[in-house]
Formats: sequence, structure tokens, C-alpha cells
Amino acid sequence: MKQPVDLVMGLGVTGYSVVEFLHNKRAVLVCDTRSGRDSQFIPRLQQLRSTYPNVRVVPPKQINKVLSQVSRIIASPGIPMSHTLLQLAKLRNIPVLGDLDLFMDEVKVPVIAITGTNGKSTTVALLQAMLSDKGIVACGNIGTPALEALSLEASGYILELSSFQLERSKPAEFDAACVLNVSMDHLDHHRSMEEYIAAKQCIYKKCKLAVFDSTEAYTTPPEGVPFIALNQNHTWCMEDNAIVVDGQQISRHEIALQNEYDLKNLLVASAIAHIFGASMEKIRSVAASFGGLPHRAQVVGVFDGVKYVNDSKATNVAAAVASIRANRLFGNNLILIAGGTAKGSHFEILGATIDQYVSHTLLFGADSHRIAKHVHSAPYSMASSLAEAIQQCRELSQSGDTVLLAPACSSTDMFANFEERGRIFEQLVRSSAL
Ligand code: UMA
Repeated sequence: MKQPVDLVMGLGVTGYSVVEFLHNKRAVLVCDTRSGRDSQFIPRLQQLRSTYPNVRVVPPKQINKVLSQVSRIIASPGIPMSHTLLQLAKLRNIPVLGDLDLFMDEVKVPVIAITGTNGKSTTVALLQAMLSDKGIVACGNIGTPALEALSLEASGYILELSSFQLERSKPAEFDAACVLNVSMDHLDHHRSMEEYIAAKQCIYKKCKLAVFDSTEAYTTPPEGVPFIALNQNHTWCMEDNAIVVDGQQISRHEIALQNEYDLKNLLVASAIAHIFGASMEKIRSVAASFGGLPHRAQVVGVFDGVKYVNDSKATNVAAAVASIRANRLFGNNLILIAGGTAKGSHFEILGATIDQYVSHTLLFGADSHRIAKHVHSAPYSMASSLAEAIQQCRELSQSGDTVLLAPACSSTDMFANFEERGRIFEQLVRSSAL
């Protein structure tokens, strides 16, 4: 009998973790669309060749020749389901799955799943801190692929899931699931907003308990799913100067995170952590000490009296608008740096927010002109690079002002990812201050 053959599509961190997981169970082929002429850009190719010499890398042009042997395809999250190769597989009735399917078939301990347009990583990191003494590990979109985290043999997992991961996986029996919020994003990958919302909602289909914020659109689970709704009564809610966790107040001055949207993330994390056995004492201590993740509303420093804030993770309109509102100043100037790859987003709301709160905007990157079209009354200028934008900020700002990097776009036109953009911003700010 012929051995079943799995085709792993994409050789980023996910694809590599899938090969590691499967190589001693089934025959594995790998295909990355950057194979062939651009294969030097596949970071893990050399490592794959030396560690797993039996795993064959198939150039995309030859995929037709091998497809007849393939029994299933495990597609990395960044590969759109509309990709020609995946469509071809569909026509041939070859199942396409994601790493999440393999993980959920294997895992024997509780899994908490979190998705949402913004705040996923912060909520997951808060939850991990609140459940740290219970041996629960965070993985998924936050950075460590789920299959790699399996080897840690944790007593439970917190999975950060993107719409990309959810759309390609079958409904899973998560012990708890949450859609934090939904706003426009990734419309270069999903064909419509409806498709994006549907992908997010997949998280609830078979979950045992949904936890959601009843004030956030598109986060309500379908009928029949057991749920805890936050902000519906005084047991779990936000108040003007506190959050309420199981009827007990944690006042704002006891909480390190101060932005409105972070308080929402804290409420969700506290509710889920409480359900999974974290004590109120532990929740309070994490609330008091957790100051946020890198590149998310991070104050880089105050130079010549000007505060510089790195919010490189504000990669969509909703996140950038929230960031501008959180940093708006009364009496001093807020100077914004924005731009990058638009991902099919619309910028009307960003333009209106800039007009209302921003004194001057520096626009840079591939889709900067698309933002400029919607800025009507506030001044803006174009910069050819992040370095030039920062230089212009130094010339425009005076003591008491804030310079905010909140791009509203992804970074991939000029940087490897939002982390690199944030790191370079911080380096440039510090070096130009010398
Ligand atoms: N590739 C192809 N064909 C394509 C597109 C990509 O072959 O059409 C190949 C690339 O050449 C590359 C590989 O696929 O070699 C990359 O795969 P990938 O884009 O799926 O990325 P991974 O390195 O596997 O990382 C993924 C997530 N990336 C994306 O969803 C784009 C990481 O989220 C995640 O941390 C990691 O799996 C572990 O789970 C990053 C992200 O940007 C942080 N996520 C988006 C977001 O948060 O907005 C969704």
C-alpha cells in the first residue's frame, strides 16, 4: 500500500513546524511559492535541507506533477485560500487544512482560543501571566507555532488565532473562545468584510464556552453556544474608573495599562483567567504589573521635551484611530507618522480622526497617497522613508508635543514585519536625539 503524502505549503515558521511534526509519521513534500529563482529568500530552506534531507522541496512549477500523489495539503496561514494551487487542489478533492487542525487532533489538554482584529497578543499575554502558575502556554499567531508549542507538554494552551488560521481549519472544540473585536482589516487576503467576519466567527462553532464583549460588533457567538457576555451586567464590566471582575472592582489606579482598549483586553483576560482558576489576587497583581507588549503604544522616551510613542502594531485603521485618540493632546501638538501597505482598507475614518486631533501628519510608504486623499483640513507632508519622516518631526515639534508612529497599514512594503518597523523607529528616534 502506498504511504499517504502530505504537501506542506509555505516554509515560514508554520510550515517548518508542520514538517517537524509530520516527518516521522508520513511522507512530506514542501512547496513555497518563493522556490526556484527566489529560493534564497526562504529563510528556513537550508535548515530544512540539512535537518530533513528526506523531505523533498517541490518548485511550484512542478506541483502539477506531484499533486496526484498528495492526500492532503497543510497550507501556511499567509497563503490565501484563493491561491491557484489551493484552488487546483480543491478541484481535485484534495483536502486543504491548517496547522491548527493537526494541533487540535493531537492536544489532550484544555485550549483557550482568542481572535479579534486588535488586542489579540495583549490579551493572550495577559492571560498567560494570570495563568502562569498553572503551566499554561501561549502560542499561535503570537509567534510560536502551535505544533512547536506541543512539545512543551503544557497543562493547557492559549491559542492566538488569526482569521487566516481560522478560515482554513475545521471547527474545533475549544474549551473557551473569544472574538475580541472586529473592524476592517486584511481585505487584500479575504475577498470581503463578510468573509473576514465569517472567518473570525469560526472560532465559536464548536467551542464549549464563548466569552465576548457585548458592546463590540460581530463578536456575539451563534445561538446554542454557552456564553458569558461582558458589559451586560455588573458582574463583568467596565466602569468609568474601574473594571469589574466577578463582581469585584479593580480600580484604574491599580492598573498599569491605561488605554481604553487595553482595559477591555484586561477585562476579557481576567474573565477567562478567573474561569480557568486564577485567583483574584493573581489577576490584581498582573493588572498592576503588566505594562504592555513591545511596539504597542510604547513610549520610546522624551527627547528635547518631545514624547515619542511607538505603536507600530497599529497596522489597521481601527488600531491607529484608537491610538490617535489615546494620545491626543490639549494645548500641545500631536504629530503622526502613518503609511505602509493598505491591505485593501478604506481611510475615511482615519482621515476624519487626523483632521480632528492631529496637528501634522507625515505620510510614507506604498499607500501613503491613499491616506492623503482623506485628510482634508489638517496639514500633512510626504516622506520618502521612516528616517525622513522622523527628521521632519524633529523640525516640526516643540517641547510638550508628542510624535506618534501609528501607521494604520502593514509594514511589508519597506520592512520584514511590524516589529522591525518599530525597532527601526526606536533606533532612529534615539540616534537623531544625540
Ligand atoms: N508563502 C507562499 N505562498 C504565498 C504566501 C506565502 O509560499 O502565497 C510562503 C512564503 O514564501 C514564506 C511562508 O509562506 O516562506 C510564510 O508563511 P506565512 O506567511 O504563513 O508565515 P509564517 O512564517 O508561517 O507565520 C505565520 C503567521 N503569519 C501570517 O499569518 C502572515 C504569523 O503571524 C504567526 O506568528 C506564525 O504563523 C505562527 O503561528 C504574523 C502575522 O503577521 C505575526 N499575522 C497576521 C496578523 O497578526 O495580522 C495575520
